[in-house]
Amino acid sequence: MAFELPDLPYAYDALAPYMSAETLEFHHDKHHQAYVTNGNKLLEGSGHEGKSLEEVVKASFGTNAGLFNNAGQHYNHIHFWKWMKKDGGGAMPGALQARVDSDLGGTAAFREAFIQAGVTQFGSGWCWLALKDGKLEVMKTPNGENPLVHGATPLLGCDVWEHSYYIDYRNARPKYLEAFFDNMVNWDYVAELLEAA
Ligand code: MN3
Repeated sequence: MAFELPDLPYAYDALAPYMSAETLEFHHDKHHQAYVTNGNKLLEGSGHEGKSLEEVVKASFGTNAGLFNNAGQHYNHIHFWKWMKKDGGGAMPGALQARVDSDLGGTAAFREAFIQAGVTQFGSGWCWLALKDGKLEVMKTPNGENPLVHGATPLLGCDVWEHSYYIDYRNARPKYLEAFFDNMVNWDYVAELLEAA
């Protein structure tokens, strides 16, 4: 099915001062829109037209780079908008917290590993909390890749392409990752995805 740009689930200025309206306008209206527009062009005639977005992402990985890059980024951004909220960060729902404690050694260790994954992703990409083989895991991927193509379920992802932070943080990627984790993450949505996984 054709890709469609979803509306942001909040106002452009909802995440300020941690992520500005200017960043969200460019990131959502220009960057995400471009993945949708280009993805739809590449989907046509690819043989994947009838598939769900998740299926297109998995099927095009390693076989159709152009389609994969755009479909992967479309998938990643649909969730990225929902992984953030106004007044985010803070306490996690109990069931998620319990898994973070048992699988990742607690919130502080998880926070450090997640930020470190984002800082050390060389060039464009994403850092993740994913569920793999029944266990929470912190991962990083280049460009438009995500845990789906590595046998895992994405539960939380942070976009570390420069377009996601350069207006607000310039080159200070670690500061952006700290603000994402501490002030923007929608833990309820992460818990919802864990529950469904
Ligand atoms: Mn992006």
